[in-house]
Parts: sequence; structure tokens; C-alpha cells
Amino acid sequence: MIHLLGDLQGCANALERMLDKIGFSPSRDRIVLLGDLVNRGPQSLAALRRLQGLGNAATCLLGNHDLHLLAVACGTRELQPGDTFADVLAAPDAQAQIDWLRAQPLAHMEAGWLCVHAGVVPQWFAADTLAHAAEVQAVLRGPDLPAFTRVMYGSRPARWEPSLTGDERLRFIVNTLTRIRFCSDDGTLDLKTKEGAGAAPPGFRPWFDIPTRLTHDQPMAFGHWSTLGLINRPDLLAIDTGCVWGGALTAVRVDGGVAGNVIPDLCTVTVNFRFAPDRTVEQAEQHVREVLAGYAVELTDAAPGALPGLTAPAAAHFVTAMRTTPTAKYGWTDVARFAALGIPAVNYGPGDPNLAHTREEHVEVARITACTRSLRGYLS
Ligand SMILES: [Mn+2]
Repeated sequence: MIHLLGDLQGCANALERMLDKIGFSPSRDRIVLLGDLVNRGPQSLAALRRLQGLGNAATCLLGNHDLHLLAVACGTRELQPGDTFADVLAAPDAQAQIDWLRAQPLAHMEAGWLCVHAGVVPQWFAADTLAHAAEVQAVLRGPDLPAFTRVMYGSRPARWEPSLTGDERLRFIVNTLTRIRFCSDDGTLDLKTKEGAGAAPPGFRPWFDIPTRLTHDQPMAFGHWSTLGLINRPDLLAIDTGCVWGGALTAVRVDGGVAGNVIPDLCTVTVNFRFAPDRTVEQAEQHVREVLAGYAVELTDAAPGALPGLTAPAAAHFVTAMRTTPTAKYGWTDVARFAALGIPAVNYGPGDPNLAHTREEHVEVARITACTRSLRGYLS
């Protein structure tokens, strides 16, 4: 059996559960991971080690987060707030991890599916896509990797020309294979918009909807676009269903026992399951009951996931007025209740959600002040 897996982002436990669920046998089965193996999630190093352990049974594509790790490892790019792959850089065999990562492909054909992390431009056939991916792979694997990570970032050139050469050519290929979401009919990339398909800027569409796309009759699978939701068509598979943005199953309170020398006859565990909007409340409850099969389960509270509401005019106006780039939120907030009622809502505030409820939780005063100033400006 062959399985394609979406963005893992350091969720090593989710990978383990998935392998378990599909009854994965490395001698019999294969998996293809569609890139973004690391970052944002809790266990980047463990995820890399597990994937390496699968040997030839796993093909792992590189995504933008994986390339970012390579750049940080080369010392040409800073660790960003929210990056969670410090465990890889601190590993005793960090160099071996980096060398394994840089040897992975950027495009792959598996069982008739052309697999990439993000997408393609309309001017590329499947064979072009694989050939261009190989051009970048050769540089990543070679002695010029550090120099390349210095010029890899940037959104120019915005449009493919076969005559592109050098850094510009490689940068365009990387941007397409690992970052594309929207593009115009002439193949110009928009690398700014990160919301769902409905958020296309004027003149742009999701890359897979360009009518002249030369890969239109080539089944394609990709990840990267968690706000897109699951697409499952015979010719198109979009499977970054936001593993890292939800799906955390956590025991938040455990009670039991009556004294230090008595075996407890009862143990009560309060479980909190945070799930991404691609599941309904019913599906989430069913998942919890499956995980806890054999135990008495009582549902005490439930709320649906909130779909990104940034396409609503009021929300879009707010984002423009705040001059900020929205990002996915990590935990549950009241936005979900508003979303369920069809009322556009966003969370806005200073601070790094990754730090919430941790020992290091803090917000700089300057960021609170800036936030207040923006809100005052918007409201008055
Ligand atoms: Mn990505």
C-alpha cells in the first residue's frame, strides 16, 4: 500500500499514530510525505529520526519550513519567533540530520501522482516540474548550499521564463514548489496571500485552477495550504489538513486514589481535544471515543472549530486597517462561537501564541502599546 501524508511539522506522535492506524509495514508499504517535515510542532528531531528509520519505505519532500531549517543551520538566516526546530540544531548528530534533509527531493512521481509541497506554475509539464526540482536538489546537495541559502529568499522574479538563469531561476523554482498558493493566468506568483481559495487577490486564482495549466491531466498531490481544507478529487489531492494547527489530545487533569497505601479503585482523567476545522464536533467526539475505547467517556463540553473568516468584508477591512499579516491561531478562542453563528471574527493582540500557558509566557510592553494604538486608530 502507498499512502501520501500531508505536512507533518514536527508532529512525531501524530506520525506514529498514523503509521499505526494504516498498519504500516516498511517491507510492504510506502509513504510519501508532502514536505514541511519540521517546525511549528513539538518534535521536529523525533519526526526526522522516525522518517530516516523508515529508509526507502518513505519518500520525504522538502517544504518551505525544511528549507528554512537548512538556511538557519547554514547560519545565513535567523531563528524566527515560533520556530520549534531548535531540537534538531542542538542534536549531537545535527550535521547528519541536516545532511539527510538536504538530500531529500522537491518533487516526486508516485503511482501516477505528481507530488510537490506547494504547487506548480501553468507553464510546466510534469516532466518540467521534476527536472526543475532536480536543478534545485543538485544545489542543495552540493557545496554551494550555504551560498544558495543566502539568495534563496525573495519573491522576484514573479513569473517563469525558460531563459531564467542562476539564482533567479533557482529562487523561482523554490518559490513555486514550496510556497505557491495563488497565481495569475500568465503564471505570475502571488506569495503574500495565505488564506483559503476564496481569498484570491484580483487577477489571481489558486494555482490548480489556471485553465491553461499544462499539468491539468496529471494527477497532483500537494500540502502546504492548510487554510484550503481537504480536496480529494481524482486529479487533485490537497492534504495539508493542519495537523499542527489542531488535533492535540491532552490529559488536563487526573484524579484518583484515597491514600498513600491504598490501590485506587477509580481514576478520572479530564481530556481536552483541540481539533482543526476540518472535523465536525461529532467527528471529534468519535475520535476521542476511539482513542479511549474500553473506558467510560462522558462529554462535558464541545465547540466547533472556527474556519478562517478573513474573506468577510469586515474582517478584511480590519486586517487592512491594522497593516498586519494574519496567521493561524493555535488554541481555541471565542472566535469559534462567532464562526458557528456566521459572524466574522478575528483574534487580534500582541504576543506569541506559542508561549501561551508556558513557563516563558510573556509579552513585551512595547507590543501591547503598539496594539492599543492600532486599535484606537481603528475604532476612532
Ligand atoms: Mn509549507
